[in-house]
Formats: sequence, C-alpha cells, structure tokens
Amino acid sequence: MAKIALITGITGQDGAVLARFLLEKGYDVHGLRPYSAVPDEGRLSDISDDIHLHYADMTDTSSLLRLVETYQPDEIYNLAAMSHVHVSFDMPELTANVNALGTLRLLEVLRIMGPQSGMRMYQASSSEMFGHAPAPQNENTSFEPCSPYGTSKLFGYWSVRNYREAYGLHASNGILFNHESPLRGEEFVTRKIIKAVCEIEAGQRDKILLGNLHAKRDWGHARDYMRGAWMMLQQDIPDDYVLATGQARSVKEFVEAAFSYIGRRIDWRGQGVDEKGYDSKTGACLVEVDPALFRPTEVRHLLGDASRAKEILGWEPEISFEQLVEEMMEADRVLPYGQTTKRYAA
Ligand code: NAP
Ligand code: G4F
Repeated sequence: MAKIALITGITGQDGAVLARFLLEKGYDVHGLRPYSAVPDEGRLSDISDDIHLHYADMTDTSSLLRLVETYQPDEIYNLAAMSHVHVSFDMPELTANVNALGTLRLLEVLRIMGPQSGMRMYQASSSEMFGHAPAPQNENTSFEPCSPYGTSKLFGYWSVRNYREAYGLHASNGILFNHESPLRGEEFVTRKIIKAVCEIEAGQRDKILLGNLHAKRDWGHARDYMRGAWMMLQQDIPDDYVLATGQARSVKEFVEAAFSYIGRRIDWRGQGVDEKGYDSKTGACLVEVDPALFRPTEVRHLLGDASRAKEILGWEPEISFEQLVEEMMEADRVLPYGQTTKRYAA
C-alpha cells in the first residue's frame, strides 16, 4: 500500500518540491493549505490533480488534529512557517504563533496519536538559529539567534527534541541552510536578483535595489535538501541533521554570478550605503543599496558543515551552485512576448 505523507507548507517552495519528490516515490500526498480569500494553487498547479489539499492552519489545533486523525499519515513534514526573516521583525508575534506554537501544536497532535501510531515527523529547522555563532556551523554549534524568526525556530527545534525524549516520538530536526530553486519566493534575495537580472536583460528595468551586500550564505538547491529531509524520516532512530553545501558566498557574489550568466561583468565602487555595481562595459549603474532593506540585526556568515548527514544518511548535495544559478536564470528569463523560457520541473 502507498505510504501517506502530510505536508504542512505544501504551497511554499519546499512543499512544492517535496510533493513532487514524494509523488515520484509513489506516496499518497496530502497537504495543508491555509485559507486565502484568493485561492491560488501557484506552485502546485501542474500536480494539483495528484495531491490532496485540505484547509487547516498551524494556529488552529483542531484542524491539525482532524487532518492527522482522518488520514493517519506515515510521515508528516512540518514545513509551514512565516519564513521571511526581515518580515519577522515586523510581525514577531505572528511569527512565534505559526513557527513556534504551530510546531508545538503539531507535536501535541502526535503525542495524542502516541508513538504506537508509527507516525514520523520532520521539522523544518533553520540555520538562522545559529545567528551570530561563528562559521562553520554544525549540530554541535551553539545557537545565537538574532531575529524573531530565528528564536521562533529555536523553540520549535527544542520542542521536537523534548517531545522525542519525553514521549518517544519519531521526530527529527533538519537544520537546513539556505536552499533555493525557481520556485523560491520573489521576496528572498536569490530569486529577487535572478528576476531583476532577467528583466534588465529584457530591457524592462534599469537596476536592482538590495540591502546588505556583504552577508554570506551557504546556498544549495531545494531538490537536494528535500531529498535529505525524506532520508531523515527513513532512519529507524530519529535525530537532528545539518544539511548544507559547505560553501558560502556573499550577496555580491550571487549578483555577479547571475549577471555573468547573461555575459555582463559587475565593477563595484563606493562603500556602505553608497556602494554600487556598474556594468564593466557600458558603465551603467545596475545595483544600488537601499538601507530600508537592512535588518535590525543580521546574520553575517552562514557556512554549514554537513559531515554528519553524509556519514549517517549518506546525503550529499548533487546540484552545484553554478547549476542552481543556471536553472533559476533559465526559468525566469523573459522572452520578447513576455513568456518565461521554461516551466519548472522538479
Ligand atoms: P515558504 O516558501 O515561505 O513556504 C512557507 C509555507 O508555510 C507556505 O506554504 C505558507 O502557506 C505556509 N504557511 C504560512 N503560515 C501558515 C499557517 N499559519 N498555517 C499553515 N501554513 C502556513 O518557505 P520555504 O522556503 O518553502 O521553507 C519551508 C520551511 O523550511 C519553512 O518552515 C522555513 O522556515 C524552513 N527553512 C527554509 C529554508 C530555505 O532556505 N528555504 C532554510 C531553512 C529552513 P501560504 O504561502 O499558502 O500562505
Ligand atoms: O534571501 P534571504 O531573505 O534569506 P535569509 O534571511 O537567509 O533566510 C532564508 O534562509 C533561512 C536559512 O538560513 C531560512 F530559515 C529562512 O526561512 C529563509 O528561507 O536573505 C539572504 C541574505 C540576508 O543576509 C539579507 O540581509 O541576503 C541579504 N539581502 C540583501 N538584500 C537581502 C536583500 N535579502 C532580501 N530578502 N532582500 C534583499 O533585497
């Protein structure tokens, strides 16, 4: 019989990637969709006939309980979150309610179902929990979160560990470093840069406005990371794992990689808020800093060490940074008549 998976956050980047991965593995895929006045299947439009979507919300315990009781999933992937770090400073209470208490609510549901139910849970923990902790970061690094998002995720992380120990639940934390894809939300820096570069190439805009150009992130591909999440739930013993590529690049380097894909080189001049990126041939200003995009506190350097996942799960990233940029560029490139070149295929 097909295994049943329940994905919270199925309408997000990772949920959409994971749903495709699990469908290919023959799973019966169920997903939780929060209510929206303007329903939009967006990232799921091409697989909407193959999955089951149910209205429920991480802030509504009875909706979670009803779903889990009704469909008895073998595997639950808790991906739902208010996931934008900058926005979490504007809505800290909502962030904590969804990310921290939402995870607790789901764990309570699993506790009610009991360990004999055999249900397994994956928790989408985040490298943002490391905050100011020096790089490289791994499972033994202490957490120093520096955003409401980071602190909310840390609550979820420790709740998973506590419920595992206290009630024998099969619940694992994936401490995932940044991962991207053509399905990444447009508010996140990689997709924002890629889209803007494609629009500049098509003559639809002049420049990109960015915040901190010097922050470093360890960027991988969502497809690799969702495969890793699934691998965690195939283990007999639940545990916590870092998934990362082991290579960090600055936002500036990401900008350079995206422009290089369309054959343009960037020369940087100036400092601080006056730093600008110019086209090395034409001298046109293509990148400027907008201080409104700075965060009150910022994680400066994330660089993951995923040796434990490699040793125990046999997980390694398969998609390089260059392939990631190429795939994102190809998906967003604008044809003269306004169509993108490729549809995303997971
Ligand atoms: P995403 O694209 O922002 O997706 C977040 C999902 O959560 C969406 O489906 C959203 O639904 C849903 N959601 C938000 N509030 C909800 C609520 N109250 N009840 C139910 N669902 C709710 O995020 P992602 O990049 O796929 O990330 C997936 C998870 O991994 C998140 O928990 C994120 O914090 C974590 N994570 C991500 C990364 C990364 O680099 N991508 C790294 C580490 C950890 P709607 O959009 O339909 O409202
Ligand atoms: O793309 P970002 O918004 O991702 P961030 O803050 O690292 O968070 C993402 O990764 C976390 C894992 O570490 C996840 F848990 C979280 O859910 C999310 O998926 O920003 C990346 C960097 C930051 O340093 C930011 O300050 O880019 C910098 N940045 C510079 N200009 C910008 C911009 N970020 C955004 N979103 N927009 C800008 O214009």
